[in-house]
Amino acid sequence: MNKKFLDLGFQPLANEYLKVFRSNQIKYKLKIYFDTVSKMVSISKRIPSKKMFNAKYPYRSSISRTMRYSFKNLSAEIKKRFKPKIILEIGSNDGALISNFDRNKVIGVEPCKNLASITKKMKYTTYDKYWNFDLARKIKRKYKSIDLIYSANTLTHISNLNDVFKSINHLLSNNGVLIIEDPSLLECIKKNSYDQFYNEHIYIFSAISLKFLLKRFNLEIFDIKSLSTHGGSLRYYIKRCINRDLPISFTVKKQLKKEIKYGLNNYSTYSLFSKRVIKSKKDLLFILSKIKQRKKRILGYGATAKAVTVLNYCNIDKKLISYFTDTTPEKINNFMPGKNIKILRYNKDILKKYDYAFLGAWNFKDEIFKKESEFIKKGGKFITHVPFPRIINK
Ligand code: DWN
Repeated sequence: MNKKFLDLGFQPLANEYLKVFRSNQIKYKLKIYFDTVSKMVSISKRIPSKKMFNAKYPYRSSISRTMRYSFKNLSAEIKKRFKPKIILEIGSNDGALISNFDRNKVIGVEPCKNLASITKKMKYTTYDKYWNFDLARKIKRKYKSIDLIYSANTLTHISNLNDVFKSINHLLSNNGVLIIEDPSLLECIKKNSYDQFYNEHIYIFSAISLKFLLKRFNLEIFDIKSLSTHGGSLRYYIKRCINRDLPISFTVKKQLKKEIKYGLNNYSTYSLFSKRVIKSKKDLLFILSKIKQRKKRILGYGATAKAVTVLNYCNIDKKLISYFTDTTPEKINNFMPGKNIKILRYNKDILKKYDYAFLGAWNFKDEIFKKESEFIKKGGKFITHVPFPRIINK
């Protein structure tokens, strides 16, 4: 049974940055549910993929050093540990991962044509299509089977998980490995990062819910790694149940135990989380308005999809945060979805005019603090809402 635990109000598409602010930008109700049987956490309103992931999609994986580094490390691990002949990435974005492999060894799948064109230009085989059974069949006709399939921050964005895993099953070789990585539900709940919920994130996986789902496809998790990326992610290593060559690591049991101990399989955990989210909104608004009363200036740092959830849920507009700044060319000079806050091009002096910076990209705090050490040295402060709203300078 699906039980609602959180209502984040009306939210625009998280990556629909507008050139001209419109107060009537379309918004959708964002409610979050827990399935008491499968233990899956998901949002209720499903927006058609074409509306969200199209030729205007602005998010680029390569833009942050942290992500480039993470993908580089992973590709070295894949080569050494699994020695695959051919790799397929579902959601190859701008090539942050595939660019670490030889061109004849890797295939990208990326439905956002603006991003697919980047890897095509780099001469990487890229299917600019949505991941589905038709595409899996097409790829199978050409490549027979794939021995390593990888997908980061993509499968949770696809509504029909049955089709997702049926298609993977069709293509994965018998002793093949599927690696997926996504924000960890445990970290999200522990850190009160309700901003991981937006229309693109249809599901937030836990090891518990993923295990339940994979069983239907005769797949199982054989290893799990905790990552610091995206506020705390899990990398799941998956194989066919019939494949006995890959032993099941203790990390799987350990993660499942941790999640059960925290209560991820109980509705009550989510209703407590929901109460903390309501308090987080109140406390963040209190901090921002106190700063504004003192006539200080606040800049939003990192025009993330997550920040869109925060702004729209807490009803924060340019009276509280004057501008945002971001390094992504596609976001610059646009407005934060749903709010009249303009995004300025990042430059190294931008923070000089501000007293405080709200960490929209709190998941890159270390990278940002290193970059902005001058601002901090001169008394500048950051505001974050994770794990609870507060002002920080270290
Ligand atoms: O799953 C998703 C994740 C992986 O990426 C998507 N559905 C959408 C997107 O979510 P996000 O926008 O919350 O992701 P990030 O990676 O937290 O976005 C970081 C943003 O901050 C980018 O727009 C780049 C910007 N940034 C910046 O301006 N200066 C980042 C850093 C580190 C910086 O120094």
